[in-house]
Amino acid sequence: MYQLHYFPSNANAAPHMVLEETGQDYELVLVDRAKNAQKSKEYLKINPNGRIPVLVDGDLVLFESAAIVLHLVDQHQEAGLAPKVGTPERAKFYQWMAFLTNSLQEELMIWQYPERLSGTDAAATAVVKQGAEKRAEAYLDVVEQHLKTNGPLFLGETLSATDFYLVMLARWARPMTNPPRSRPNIAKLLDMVTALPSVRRAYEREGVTSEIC
Ligand SMILES: N[C@@H](CCC(=O)N[C@@H](CS)C(=O)NCC(=O)O)C(=O)O
Repeated sequence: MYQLHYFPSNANAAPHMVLEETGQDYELVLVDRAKNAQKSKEYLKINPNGRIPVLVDGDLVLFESAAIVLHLVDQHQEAGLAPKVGTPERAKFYQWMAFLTNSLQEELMIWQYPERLSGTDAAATAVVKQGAEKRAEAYLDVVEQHLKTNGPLFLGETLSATDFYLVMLARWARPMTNPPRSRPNIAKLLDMVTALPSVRRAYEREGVTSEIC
């Protein structure tokens, strides 16, 4: 049985939605951020970065949310959450996954935690935060443009793991000046995906009962 180490609404959310959508048996293990448990000696043995999440799959221990999502998608190909390997559609799927995790997610992390770059200087923190928000917004505009011509989902009519990944990031980005939902095609995708029982179950099991994003 899979084991997902999580904290509510953290980077575990996308893997969690994939576990639910593919109908897996899994155990949730709370990593209590309130107690800094992600930096405990025990946890650092499974993720030396001290970050959440981690997936344990038998002898395999995986960190990085996107890697976990891709592993689950490969393990459960029958669920069809990614196009066939070697096709142009699969290449586009990789493009959007990498874009979400490497570009949008990173700017959102800087926007949420600007002081990690700026240190304690308040003026520098404001500049870093503002810059990250601007770049995150530009990335969201790219997604919006893509969905406008190719939507309603990342891969057209076909649900894929990228859609779950966007839901996870959109939840984090809700306090932005122009949140993801202010873009009509992103809003449509978010409505479609958050209506799925798998997505509702994943967030409920993490203790999230309010609107997802
Ligand atoms: N790139 C990593 C980022 C993981 C990450 O930064 N997780 C956050 C929660 S969303 C975390 O563990 N923060 C606690 C900390 O930095 O101490 C991933 O996608 O798995």
